Amino acid sequence: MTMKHAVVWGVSLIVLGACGDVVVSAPTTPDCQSACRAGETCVAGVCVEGVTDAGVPAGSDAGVTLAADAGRPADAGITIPSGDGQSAETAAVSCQQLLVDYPDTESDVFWIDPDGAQGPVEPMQLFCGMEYDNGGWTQVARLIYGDQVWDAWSDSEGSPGGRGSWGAALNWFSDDEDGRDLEILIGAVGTQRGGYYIGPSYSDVPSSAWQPGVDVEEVIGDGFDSRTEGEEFERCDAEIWRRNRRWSWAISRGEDGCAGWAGGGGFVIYGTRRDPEGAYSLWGLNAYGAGNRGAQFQAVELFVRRR
Ligand SMILES: [Ca+2]
Repeated sequence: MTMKHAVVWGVSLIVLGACGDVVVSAPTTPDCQSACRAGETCVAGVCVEGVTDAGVPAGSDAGVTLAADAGRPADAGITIPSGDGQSAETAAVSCQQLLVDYPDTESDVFWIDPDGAQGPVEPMQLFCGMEYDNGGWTQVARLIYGDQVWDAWSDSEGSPGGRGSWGAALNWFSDDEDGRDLEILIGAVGTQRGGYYIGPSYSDVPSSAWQPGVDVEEVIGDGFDSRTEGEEFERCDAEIWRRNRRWSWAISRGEDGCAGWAGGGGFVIYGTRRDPEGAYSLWGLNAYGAGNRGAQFQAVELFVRRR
């Protein structure tokens, strides 16, 4: 984490309050699986509903409360977290889930396993932004100036969380087949003015917005939502177009309106004539590169959480 990065994410905003849940560790013993009913898993000698191996809730948004008939008081409120992110073995499924289970978590790098212990994706160390806009932001990509843009929705790239350009596929963090349930935040490191520029957050963004090298003038959606920190989402109903093949990651249409690139609500990563899928400028983000000219950057960082 760079100092610039630390300054941005260190801004002290409201962090979710502690909910008072009693937290227990992921189970290691004993085994009661043979005695459990369908849909239950043996956890620490108790049959628990909807829990997969290692106590990771199967695709749930919150911890799983032990059932009353498991021999515990109904009002005990005992919750099994998805993992504390401190090791590969105790990886959280996302920074958002980590903050739900551990509300006092501060911004840092944590072990994240987006598909849980049972899924094929290996745990990785990713930065979690826990203060900005109520936190829970998982950094899913870093694109270095001049590098080739990839399909950020479908593909992982490089070494997630490491140096250089890298990406953890956005679809790993979405429950929607087209990714429209994600809230996406874009930050730019090393701008011409210095410092860290962070844009509005976006939602209802089609997965095709993350495909480089699409055909000229292809319509890739009929709008999106965006909002600035602390505000409600606003709808941009404009059709989303690619102006030409040099637009890579993009939800923007033209110069005017809410989706315009020159200070408008959308965003565009732009290549050059000789290198159309290279990342050479950034437009949009509510005024980044304003004046109908894209601005350079050292790196673009993507963060997501579920809306
Ligand atoms: Ca996994």
